[in-house]
Amino acid sequence: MNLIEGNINGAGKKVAIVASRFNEFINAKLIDGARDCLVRHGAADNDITLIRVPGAFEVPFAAAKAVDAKKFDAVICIGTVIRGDTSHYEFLSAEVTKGVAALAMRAAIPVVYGLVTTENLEQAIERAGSKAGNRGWDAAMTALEMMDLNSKKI
Ligand code: INI
Repeated sequence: MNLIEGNINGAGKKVAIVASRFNEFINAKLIDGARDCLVRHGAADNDITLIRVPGAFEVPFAAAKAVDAKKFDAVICIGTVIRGDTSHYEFLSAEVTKGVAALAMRAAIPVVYGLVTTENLEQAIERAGSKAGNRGWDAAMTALEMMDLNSKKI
């Protein structure tokens, strides 16, 4: 069997993190997790660029700009959408997810989905560095593997 897979090595890699400010209490932890993961796996802190946007809805737009800049080896999308009393959550989380997915399909570099979409604040906290890990760290780990895979001929 011929196996092609990416290794986890961030040395020399340039990564854009696109992160929304809405629910910043959670997003700050996700950004920290992503940055920590990249640096612990060899990426230079100077090679990480943080792009901030107001809310999750704006993430796909800024992520597309980062892809089109052709300066990065991967783009990590971060944001937090928490269910409220109305249907707003469904519409927003679906559109953001579709936006990131559409970009991921057309981009020549990995675009990673690091958004947290939860029923309540407690679930978001659990995914931002407590009992369910840190989705920002997980997204960065995915970016590391996919950047290396992207450098290989398939
Ligand atoms: N943005 C979020 O990132 N998370 C949310 O939970 C949220 N809610 O619930 O409203 C949210 N709204 C703002 C939205 O992303 C846009 O910034 C706004 O609609 C302007 O386009």
